[in-house]
Amino acid sequence: NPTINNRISIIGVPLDLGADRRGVDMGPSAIRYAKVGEKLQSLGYEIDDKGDIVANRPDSCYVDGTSLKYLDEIERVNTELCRMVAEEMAKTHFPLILGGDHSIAIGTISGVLQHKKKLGVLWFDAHGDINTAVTSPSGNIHGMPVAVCFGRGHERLTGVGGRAAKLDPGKFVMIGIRDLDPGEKMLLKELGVVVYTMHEIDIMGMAKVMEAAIKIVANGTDGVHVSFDMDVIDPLHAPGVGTPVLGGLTYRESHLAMELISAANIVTSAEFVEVNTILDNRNQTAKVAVDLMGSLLGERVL
Ligand code: Z70
Ligand code: MN
Ligand code: MN
Ligand code: MN
Repeated sequence: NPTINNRISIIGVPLDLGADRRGVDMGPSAIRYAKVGEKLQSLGYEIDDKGDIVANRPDSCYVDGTSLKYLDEIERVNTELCRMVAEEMAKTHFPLILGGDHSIAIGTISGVLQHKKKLGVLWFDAHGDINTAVTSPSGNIHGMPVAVCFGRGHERLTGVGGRAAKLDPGKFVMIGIRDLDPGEKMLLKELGVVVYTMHEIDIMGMAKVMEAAIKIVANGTDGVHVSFDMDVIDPLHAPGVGTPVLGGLTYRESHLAMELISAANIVTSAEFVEVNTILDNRNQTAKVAVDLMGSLLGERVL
């Protein structure tokens, strides 16, 4: 895979403060327990496991009069994640981030942007994660990272990694979406983000959707980040997520997507988030995540 040299740096982010339900803080442990290191080594990679970033549990949820929950600690963890991702990329290692709730995309993407100024993003999710403090129904920051990466939202979040480097909405594609808040629909339309909802996947098929999505994020960019929220998969196959939404991707659809990205040789960083071990069934969702990482990074049946 020519866009990846053979070294992968794994960074665990045991943060669950961005979500309402506790439990995704154990995601990195569950994914390691499902043998992520062994899987990637079997594919020929050298693994540099950086361990987990420390995430604290503050007494108070709200700070300086905002409606955002746990802003202080989420800003601090994402600032550290941004620094670590940039440091690993400076060594030409491929950053593979294990969540944690999806608010960690703020740190991952701002770190990647230090090296890839024209980054394309493939965002797999049941949700849009493009709320701001104004539109959010919950105040949960895991519903906001996409807005933040476009420079919209609380300045302490958009400031992570510096104000200069932000994503181009024209090089950002969402896949598998089936649950959007009213304010999210408005902002997606305003910014012109291409969204392949489950409806388009049903009509076009995953192969055609990925062909179109890859074209958008690969042309005129200097790298592609894959942000994978496990709740994009149907709860039948991935029950261990905080916010299960019916009507998601099948096991094979999710794999086909990863295989086609791998075949296109475009991916330069990835994160897998929202594995909730408390709600999981014998670590099934963590295992599915590791299977998907394998497919994304070159595993083939034959
Ligand atoms: C809702 C919000 C969300 C994940 C739920 C939900 C967002 N749009 N994201 N679960 N992974 O609160 O902003
Ligand atoms: Mn090295
Ligand atoms: Mn998400
Ligand atoms: Mn989600």
